[in-house]
Parts: sequence; structure tokens; C-alpha cells
Amino acid sequence: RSYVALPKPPEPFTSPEIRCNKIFINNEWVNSVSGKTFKTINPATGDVITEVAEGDKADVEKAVAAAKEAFKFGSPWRRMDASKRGYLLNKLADLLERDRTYIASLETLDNGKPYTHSYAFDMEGTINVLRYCAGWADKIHGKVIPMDGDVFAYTRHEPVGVCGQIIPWNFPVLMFMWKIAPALATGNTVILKPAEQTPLTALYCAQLIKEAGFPPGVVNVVPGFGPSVGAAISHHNEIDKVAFTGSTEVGKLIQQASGASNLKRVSLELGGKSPNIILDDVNIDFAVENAHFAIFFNMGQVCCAGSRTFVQESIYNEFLDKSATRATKRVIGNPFDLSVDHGPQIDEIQLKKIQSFVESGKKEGATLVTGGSRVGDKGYFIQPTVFADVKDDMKIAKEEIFGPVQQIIKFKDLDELIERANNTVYGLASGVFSNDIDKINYLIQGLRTGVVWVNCYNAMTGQTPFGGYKMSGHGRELGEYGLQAYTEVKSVIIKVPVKNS
Ligand code: TXE
Repeated sequence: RSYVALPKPPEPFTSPEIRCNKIFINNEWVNSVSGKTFKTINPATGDVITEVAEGDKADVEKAVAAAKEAFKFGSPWRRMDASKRGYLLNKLADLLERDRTYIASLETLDNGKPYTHSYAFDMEGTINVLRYCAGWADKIHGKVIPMDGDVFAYTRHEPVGVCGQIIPWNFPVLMFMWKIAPALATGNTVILKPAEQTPLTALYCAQLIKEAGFPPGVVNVVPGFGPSVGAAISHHNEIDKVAFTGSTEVGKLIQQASGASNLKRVSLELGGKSPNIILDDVNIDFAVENAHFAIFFNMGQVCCAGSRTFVQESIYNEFLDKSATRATKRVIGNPFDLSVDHGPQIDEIQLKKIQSFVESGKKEGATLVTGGSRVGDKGYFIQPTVFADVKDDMKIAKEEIFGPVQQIIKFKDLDELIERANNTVYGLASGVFSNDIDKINYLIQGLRTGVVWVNCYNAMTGQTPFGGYKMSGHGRELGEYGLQAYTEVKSVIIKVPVKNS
């Protein structure tokens, strides 16, 4: 199913010790100014894991002061060789490799995702992005430009400055590194807010950042809630850039906050309703398996999930039967169990949201083929669910469900398909399954999405840019383009007495 070979996980720590639960500023652990704490919950049981220091505006002020000081002209971080920044990122990757089992276990405890996935996917991607950005640190070049006149002109690619970064709960440690690795490779300083549901792995990684040897104030982590910590970051006049991953609704607030404050740079990675298109020339079993993975991976809590499965008419019924059977084979249960591939949703709010989408699908006339119910009454488990006879204008075909609910939609031919696939406010990703190169190329050009996967899905590593068209956000993360989002370009023009070609 996967496009790369992933490592086999060792046994997890089923009760990983909680080592970090305070606010991280200036390489030190501090309580919140208010003294308040909040609970983080194990989604598999509903039990409280621990209390975490709850940041607020005053804590953001302290973190901004630290990040500004670390970014000051002449500071150790500003004076550091670019190659040394790369070295530190590689050192951090070494520490993540050392503690991989512990961090993957902590991720599963706090997020509920199967440990086999935390270890093999999330940690793999996390280490990969660190090493990728580490390699770039001393390879970001300006240009010498043949400007008209007696001048010597060149560009410097400089760090943007103090960066605020706000991340969601679906891939906590992975999102942490997607955000900090490019920012640090290019010499910025950071104030990061993890999601309130999943603060633990970001906090532990902060400890590793200190151990790796990053100077104080370069990375600051302030756990807390969106309307307090998140809003304080996005409205702050001394934060130069904000990078956000989360809902489209909050993405709009972030952009408005930039406009209402200092016009800080904004990069947004938001929701999606991605079309995954199955043409009738495919090997059906292969396509069923990949379409299943596209929507059910991470319990459907993936921004680029293939949440509209478009299937060509002549194979529709067979595809539907096989998809329903495949969905019932998912192994639901304790996410620390190595045979489990389906854990709980992140919290009760998401569980209820998904349940209301299922009800709406039934009400609007889609056929519930399998699933649709909560599993047990402890934790936030929901059955893998498949809907057939889904029409484009139904709520379940238009809105992001962010849960394990597959919509299987019929189409006749390619002419109608491009318009239907693009008929969404989103534009994050799409998938195409076919063996016909002409049809594939036609679709690649027609689909208005930031990524098109052909005969694979959810394939992403540090090298390839990721981001959305339309209301899925703007800017790109990862790859060379992702690094550019963390630099300002300065043109330097020096008068010379005489210029020759
Ligand atoms: O997201 P929020 P929620 C989608 C998905 C999901 C829905 C709601 O459809 O069902 O969003 O999830 C912080 N100013 N995605 O409510 O609120 C918040 O604390 C600044 C898609 O969890 O957007 C957290 O750190 N920040 C998505 C982060 O924003 C604010 C991943 C994301 O939370 C804020 C998650 C504010 N006013 C949900 N309010 C993806 N693209 O992968 C909240 N936050």
C-alpha cells in the first residue's frame, strides 16, 4: 500500500512517562504567568493524562521577547554559520532517532493514533523533514544580477525574523517539525503553539532542541488555546510571520489578524475535500486498497484525505462492494496494540461532528453501506463508514468531515469529471487511478489542487512542496518553495567606478 518501505516498530511504551508539561521559553521550563493549567486527554479512554501549563497573552509576550533577543543583530544565532544551523538540525534528528519509540508512544497516548503509525509514518516523516532542511541550511543562495549601470548587484536571502507557528492535533510531532525545520534552517526564531488536544510531543521535542544545543530563545513553545495564545500570536506587532495549519475558519481569522496588526507574512494550510478519481481501466483491488488508505488513514483526520471517491460507472458496483468489505476489515481498538490500525477520533467534539455528518448523509438520501456508529462508550471510536449514491450537492460531498467516512460517487466520463472534481471551495490534493497516460495527463492539467497523486495517495516527504489552491490555503510548505516562505529577499546595489562585461 505504501510507496516507500517503512520500518517495523519495536514494542511501545504503553505508559510513557510525561517528562515535559510546562512552557518552554529561552531554553527553560516555566509555569504560566497566570499559574493556570489545562488537561490533556487520552482519546482512547477519555482519561486525563496530565495537566499542562496553560499559556496566555502574557506568556506569548515573554516568548516574543526571548525570540526577539535571540534574533537580535549580532546574537549567537545571527552570527552562527549556516552550516552549523544544519548541523544542529541533524543533531536534533539524531536525538529523535534515539528516542523514536518513546516519542511515538507519547504521540499515541496523547493523540490516539495507532502506535504502528506513529512509529512508522509520523516519526519517519518527522526525521525526514529535519534532515532535508538540515541539508539546505548552507545551500540557500542569492544571485549576482547584471543590473544596468555602473553597479554591482546581488540578492541576499535573509531570515524573515520572529515567526509564530500554530499547529493542529492530527499529526502533532510531524507538524511541529514541518514548521520549525524550515524556519530554523533559514535562521529565523520561533514561538510555536501546539494544539490544546496534543501538546505533549511538541514539549518533549523542545527539550531535545535544548539538548541539541540551539541557543536560548531560538525556539519557544507556548501550549494553550486558540483564542488566547493563538490570537496573541496572530495579532502580535512584533511577530514577522505566522504559519498556520488548521481549519479554514481559523485560517481566515489568522489572515484578518495580520491585516489588523502589522501585515505579518501569512502562510496557511487549511482544510480540503479532495477528489480521488478511479477510472475503469484500473486493477480494481489495487484501486480499492489505495482509495481506502486515502480516506481512512489516521481515522480520516487528514487535511488531504481522499474524501470524494469518484468511481467510473462501469466498475462502480464492484468497487463499492469491495470498498465496504475492506472497511469492515479495519482493526479497531487499543492503539498500542500492534495489530490495531484504527484508533479513536481526537475528542468528543470531533466524534459528534462526524456523527452529525453521518446523519445528514442518511437524511439527504445517500446509502449507508457499512458503519456509521460509535464503537463502545469509552474513548471516541467510530466505525469505518462507507456511503454510496452520494451526490455532489450533499453536505457529505461538500464539507470536510475529518473522519472515517468514505463517499463513493459515480461518474460517466472525463468531460463532466473535471468540473465536478473542481466544484469545491477547496483545492489541496487529488488522486487519479488509471493506466491510460493520456487520460492521466488530461486530469493532471485540469485538477485545481496543490498536489495530484497518480496511482498512489498521501505520498509526501520533505522534498516535495505541499499546499493548497483556493480556500485550502496559501503558500507552500516543504521542498525548496517551503524554505522560500521563511526568507526575505534583499537586493543589494553597490555603485562601482566602472563596470565591464
Ligand atoms: O481546528 P482549529 P479544530 C479542520 C477539520 C476539523 C476542523 C476543526 O475539519 O474538523 O478543522 O478542528 C488553533 N487564533 N482541521 O477546531 O480550531 C488551535 O488552538 C489562532 C483541518 O481543532 O483550526 C489549534 O492549535 N489560533 C486541519 C489550531 O488552531 C487558533 C487540522 C487548529 O485548530 C484560533 C485540524 C484562533 N482564534 C483541523 N482558534 C488540517 N488542515 O490539517 C483555534 N486556533
